[in-house]
Amino acid sequence: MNKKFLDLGYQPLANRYLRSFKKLSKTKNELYKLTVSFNTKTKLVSLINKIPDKKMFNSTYPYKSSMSQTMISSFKNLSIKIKKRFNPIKFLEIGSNDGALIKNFDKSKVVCVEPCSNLAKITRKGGYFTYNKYWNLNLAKDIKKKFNNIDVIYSANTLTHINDLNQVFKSISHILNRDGILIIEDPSFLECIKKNSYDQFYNEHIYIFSALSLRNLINKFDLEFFDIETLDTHGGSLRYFIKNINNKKIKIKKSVSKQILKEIKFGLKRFNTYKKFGTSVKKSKNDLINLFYNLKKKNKKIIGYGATAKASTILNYCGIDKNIIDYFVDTTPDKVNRFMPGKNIKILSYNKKFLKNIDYIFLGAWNFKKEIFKKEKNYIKKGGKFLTHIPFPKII
Ligand code: JHZ
Repeated sequence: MNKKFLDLGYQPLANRYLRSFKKLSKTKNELYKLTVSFNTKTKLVSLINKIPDKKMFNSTYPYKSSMSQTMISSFKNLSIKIKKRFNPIKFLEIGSNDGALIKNFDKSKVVCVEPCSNLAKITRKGGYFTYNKYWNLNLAKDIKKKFNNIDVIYSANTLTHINDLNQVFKSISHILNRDGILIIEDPSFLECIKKNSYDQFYNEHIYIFSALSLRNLINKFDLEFFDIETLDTHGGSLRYFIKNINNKKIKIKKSVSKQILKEIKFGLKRFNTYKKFGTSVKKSKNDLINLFYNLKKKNKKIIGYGATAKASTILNYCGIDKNIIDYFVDTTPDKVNRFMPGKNIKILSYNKKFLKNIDYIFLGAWNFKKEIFKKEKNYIKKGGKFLTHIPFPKII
C-alpha cells in the first residue's frame, strides 16, 4: 500500500532552464504536483505523479556529470576498482551521460546507453559505441544480439529515473552474464532523511532507493547484493554490488547486512519515520524562508551557486525568487544565460567577478560543498559567507 508522506507543491520540470522568464501555469501542464509516497510492503519511496520520460530526457538535457571535479575523480577511482576487481571484457553503462566514467575504459570494451541525444553525441564523438535509446527489454535484446552477454553493467543516478523498475531489472537479467556483476549507485534515502535533503525529490527522481527497497526489487529477478559501499557523492549515496543468487563464487560481504541493519534500526521499515521526515521538511521550509527574509530586511545581497535540479525544488517549494536571490552562477554551458526553472532568477556563467560585492552565497550544489569551499577560499578568507538548508537552514 502506497502512503503519502511529502507534498512539495507544484513544480516545473527540474532540468528545463528557459531562455526567457515565463510564468508557468498548472493548467497548461507546465507545473506538476510533486508528492511522495512510501510503499509499506516493498519499502519503496516513489513520486505519486510520474511524468513521461520523453518530456524530461530528450535532445536538450543540460546536466553533465563532468562539471564537477568530485565526480570526475569518483568515476576515475571506480574505473580502477572495476578493472582490478572484475576485469570485464564487455562493460555496459546505462545512462552514460557525457562519458565521465567510460572515458576511463578501453573503447573496444564499452557499450553506452544514453536516451538524451545531445549527450549520446558526445560519447559517440569520443569513439564509444552508444545507443541513443531508453533502457528497456527491446534494447537489451538488441544489445545481446550484437554483443552477447555483458560482464559488468554499471548505472549511476539513472535507474531511479525510470518508471518501470520491473522492466529495468528484467532487461538487466536478460543481458547479464551468469557470473556477471551489476553495480548501481544512487542517493541513499537514509542519508536523505538524516540530512533533511528533501530537494533530492524533483520530477526526474521517480524513486529514491534504500538498501531495503532495492533488495526487495532485485530479489524478484534472482539478483542479490554482495557488497555495499557508502559514498559522499550527491549528498550521500550507496554503491550496490549485485550478482546472480546462483553465483556462489562470490562471497557476500558484511557491508550488506550492516547497511540493512542500519536502515532497519533507523526505522526505514516504518511509515512513521517517513511521516516525521515530512514534518521536518515543512519546518525546514519555514526556517529557510525566515533566514532569507531576515537577511533581505538588512538589505543583504544573496546569490546562488550551482543551478541544480535540487535548487529548483527548493525555490519552487519555498517561493524564492529574484527578490531574494539576485542570480545563480554555474559552469554548465547549457544552463548559462537561462532562468532557474519556474523562477525569474537568471543563471550567469561562473566567473569570480560575480562573487564580488555580495554578502551571501546560497549553496544550490551543497553536495559539492568541499569542492566549492576549496575553489572559493579567497571569498571565505575575505569574510564571505554561505547559506545552506542542509541539514537545517543556516549561515556558514
Ligand atoms: P548536481 C542532477 O541533479 C540531475 P543536480 C540528475 N537527475 C541527477 O540524478 C543528479 O544530477 C545526479 C554546477 N557546479 O550534480 C554544475 C558549478 O557551477 O548537484 C551543475 O550544474 N561549480 C541527473 O542538478 C551543478 O552545479 C562547481 O564548482 O541537483 C551541480 O549539479 C560545481 C562543483 C558544480 O546535480
